[in-house]
Amino acid sequence: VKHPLQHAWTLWYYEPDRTKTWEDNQNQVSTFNTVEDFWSLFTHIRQPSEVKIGSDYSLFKENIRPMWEDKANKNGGRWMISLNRNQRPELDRYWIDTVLCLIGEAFENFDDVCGAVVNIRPKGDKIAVWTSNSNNKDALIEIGRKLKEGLNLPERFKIHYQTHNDAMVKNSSTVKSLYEI
Ligand code: M7G
Repeated sequence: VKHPLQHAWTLWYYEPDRTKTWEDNQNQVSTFNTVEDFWSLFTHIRQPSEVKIGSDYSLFKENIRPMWEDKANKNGGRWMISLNRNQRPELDRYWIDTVLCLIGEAFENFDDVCGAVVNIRPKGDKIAVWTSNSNNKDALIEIGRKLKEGLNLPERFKIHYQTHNDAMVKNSSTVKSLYEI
């Protein structure tokens, strides 16, 4: 018997291709809802550090697309973990720990959680957890704290919450942050 997860999750892979739109570069890889199917998928695919620079992985609840436009995301935002170039060796561990927080439902305010994204970028990789409502301060602070704990980030390592509305209009390096913890 397989061990069911509380939720079904879909893994997406974004591959940069200038001839296509951003949305068309998002590919659904697979959907799973058991521990066993999760492990067989994640042991099978390349780790973030092994994929082409410019790619993303996204893991979202089934039926939520990994984009601002989805109704579950449009009023939301994300906790952003910005890594510097020297932290690439830690990237795969941070990503798997983020994924385990999600599928293991580490958060009390799990209903607010939409998914997580890892961006593999030359200027510094990023991991984000997306939540559905940027006005739910208590919920998102709890989610941010648990995320920081789950990843074993030291207190001095700050993570930032930004709304998708702000991210949409500005260059990602200058997006204002609503909260920092
Ligand atoms: P990014 O890949 O999130 O970060 O955004 P990066 O700047 O480190 O590469 C890069 C660009 O991808 C954005 O400026 C948008 O043009 C596009 N993009 C990113 N996201 C998350 C979305 C989205 O949710 N919807 C749409 N339509 N475009 C997006």
